Order: sequence, then C-alpha cells, then structure tokens
Amino acid sequence: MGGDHPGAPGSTPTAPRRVPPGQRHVHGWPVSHYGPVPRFRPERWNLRVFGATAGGDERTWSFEEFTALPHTTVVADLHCATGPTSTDHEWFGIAATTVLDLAPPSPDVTHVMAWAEYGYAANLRLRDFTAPETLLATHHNGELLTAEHGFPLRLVVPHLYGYKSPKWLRGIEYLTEDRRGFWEARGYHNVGDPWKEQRYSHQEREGEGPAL
Ligand SMILES: Nc1nc2c(c(=O)[nH]1)N[C@H]1C(S)=C(S)[C@@H](COP(=O)(O)O)O[C@H]1N2
Ligand SMILES: [Mo]
Repeated sequence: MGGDHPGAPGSTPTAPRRVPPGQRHVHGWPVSHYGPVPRFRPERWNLRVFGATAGGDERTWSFEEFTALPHTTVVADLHCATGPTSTDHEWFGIAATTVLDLAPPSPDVTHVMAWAEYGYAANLRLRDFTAPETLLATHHNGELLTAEHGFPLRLVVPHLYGYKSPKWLRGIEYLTEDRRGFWEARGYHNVGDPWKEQRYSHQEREGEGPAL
C-alpha cells in the first residue's frame, strides 16, 4: 500500500480523494439496510461474546457496562457494495481489540460472526476484526448514532464494504471455521475488500470463502 500518491492515506487534505474502483462519491450520508429499524430497549439490551472463547464461557455486557469501556476515534469512509461511498465519518467507540482483550478467543479461532438485531450477521476474518481501525461505534461526528445508522452500537470495519459493518450490533461469535453471514450467503463477496473490488461471491477465488 503506497502512501505517496494523491488521495492516499497520509497525503495532504487538498489532494483529490481516492475512492475505490467502481465506487462513486456521494454527499451526505445515505441510510442503507435491509429490514426495519429496531427500537432500543436499554433494559433488554446486552452485547454478548460467545462461541469459541478461550475459557469456554461467554461474556455479556449491559449497555451501561459496555459504554463505560475506553473509547477511541477513527475517521474513515464508508463504501456500500452497491456503489455509493460516503466520506469523512468520524466514528467514536470501543476498539474491537479491547473486546478481544476482555473476552479472549481460543487459539483456534479464525473468524468471527458479528450479529445484529433481527438475525442480520456479517462474517469477518479474525484479522479484519482485530485490525486497528475496527471499532464498535457509539457516536458519529460527535453525536450519538441515530437509530437508522445503528444506535446504540454498530460495528465499523472501515477497510471492508459496508455490509461488513452491522448496525444494531448485539453479538460477536468466535468461529473456528468460516461461515457466511447475511449478504455473504446472498451473492456478496465473502471477504469484501473494496480496494480489490471484491463485490460478488462469484468473484471469490479458492480459499476466499466457504463453498456456496
Ligand atoms: N443490521 C444491519 N446492518 C447493516 C445492514 C443491514 O441491512 N442490517 N446493511 C449494511 C450495508 S449493506 C451498508 S452499506 C451499511 C450502510 O450504513 P449506513 O446506513 O449507516 O450508511 O450498513 C450495513 N449494516
Ligand atoms: Mo451496502
């Protein structure tokens, strides 16, 4: 990843923005998801880490407990696999690595499933989940997330297409073998790197996803 050409991370703000191949820059922040927007019920809400944990037990946090964890800020663009890229989102939330530290996976974990309300899910390679910019966001541009953008908590995986960033996040499942999430089982690429334009599952190469 060269950092020298215009628009690359670390270049001057006046350089032309680099948008992944086949994407178009859109102004503002479109709302995009499948299904209804869930209502937040604080007394029923928890975040659950389960599956192949190191100790074999699961870990849950109430909203109050989870949002008391240390926060971090990440600025990133959001690339929907159907084409629009919205830019300069300032996310504030809990680093995924913090979750990993507090609820360690067993050594044979290779992937995670990020679960949202109503059964939406996105699978990620463990290295995508542990990437330094991956976070569980509570705020956007200095304000609480709005309901349609994922309040109270959404996963943000800036280096992958938007379908890998579940809104209304409720769980992280540690997997010892890969399994397809919602869009990954419905024609979208199992890995979803926008810079490689990994949009559709028919583009997957050997080793990039479980059999369809
Ligand atoms: N729970 C849930 N999260 C979701 C989706 C969804 O359908 N359900 N759609 C994803 C897709 S395809 C995209 S592009 C982004 C869009 O995020 P935005 O609406 O905040 O722009 O949310 C992702 N997160
Ligand atoms: Mo999307």
